[in-house]
Amino acid sequence: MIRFNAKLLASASALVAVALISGGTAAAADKIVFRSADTHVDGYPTVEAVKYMSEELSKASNGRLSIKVFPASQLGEEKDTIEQTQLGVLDFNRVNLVPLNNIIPLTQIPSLPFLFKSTEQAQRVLDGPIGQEILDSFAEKNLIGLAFYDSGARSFYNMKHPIKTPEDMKGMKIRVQQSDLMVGMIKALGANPTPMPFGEVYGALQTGAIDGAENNWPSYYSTRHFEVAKYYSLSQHLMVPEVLMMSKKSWDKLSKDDQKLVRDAAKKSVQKMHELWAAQEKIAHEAVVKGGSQINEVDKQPFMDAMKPVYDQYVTDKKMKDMVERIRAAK
Ligand code: GTR
Repeated sequence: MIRFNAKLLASASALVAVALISGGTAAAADKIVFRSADTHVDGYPTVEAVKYMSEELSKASNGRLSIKVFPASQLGEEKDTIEQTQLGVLDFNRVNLVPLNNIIPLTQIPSLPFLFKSTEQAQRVLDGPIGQEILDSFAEKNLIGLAFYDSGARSFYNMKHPIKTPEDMKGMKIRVQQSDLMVGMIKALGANPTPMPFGEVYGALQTGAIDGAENNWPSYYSTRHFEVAKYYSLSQHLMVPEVLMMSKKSWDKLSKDDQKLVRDAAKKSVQKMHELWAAQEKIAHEAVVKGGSQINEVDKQPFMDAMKPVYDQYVTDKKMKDMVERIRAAK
């Protein structure tokens, strides 16, 4: 958090200028520019959604509160930035739910393979009471869960051959996000899981350290993974959302009124994210096809059948079991 105090301002004319440019309405001494991390490059929907949130927050607070987004893992890979957010070194963070799996048990639920019937159903569930319960559970770990963002569906891609059945994955080295649940998922399919940070995947594909990975269209495209791993097989095994969260330390420093402004601006950015996401999925899909990706349909049933041990191992307590049932029953 960058706080501009009156003393500093008196000696730093540049900062006075900042206060004036932004309309001069907020008392300079109250101005706060929060810092937010994102692993994605500038222009990616998640980055743009948080920038939009910053604009909304700034408007609602007469220029007093805003967020500076640091894209492209400038502040570290997701696992590190999550720790920084817990410690209050970082104010905001936009990550995928999966890297939170080992820290916040309920985040494992929407990260379960083949749990949701469609991305629309996932969105309805996450916008409702179940989603809120999951976000509320962040507080125990010094985080404030603010909103879920779209992430579409993740499918497998690799450099060897199209994946049509789990047998096609036997022995393949597949990169996953850093989560025990994901390691379990790949093992259950008979492949070799390699957990690693997002930023290392391109190099690992190039050197052959891994054979493939899995992600949605926009990430497959923005990372240029499609250039090295051209077989994209529509397994759509995961529909895990992105999440925007705040450090509880930064949150606790805000007044109740400012906390409400933050929540409201986050909510507004969800709508913006829907639009940005729909557009980017289309652009990314078209671009990878044009770039030579070979896309194949997958009969999902054998993949689903292979997931039973994963559910047995990771959906352990009653609360989790109930939540899985509620999601399965949800429209
Ligand atoms: C993307 C997600 C990122 C990151 C990445 C990964 O879909 O938006 O936050 O988690 O996947 O695979 O590491």
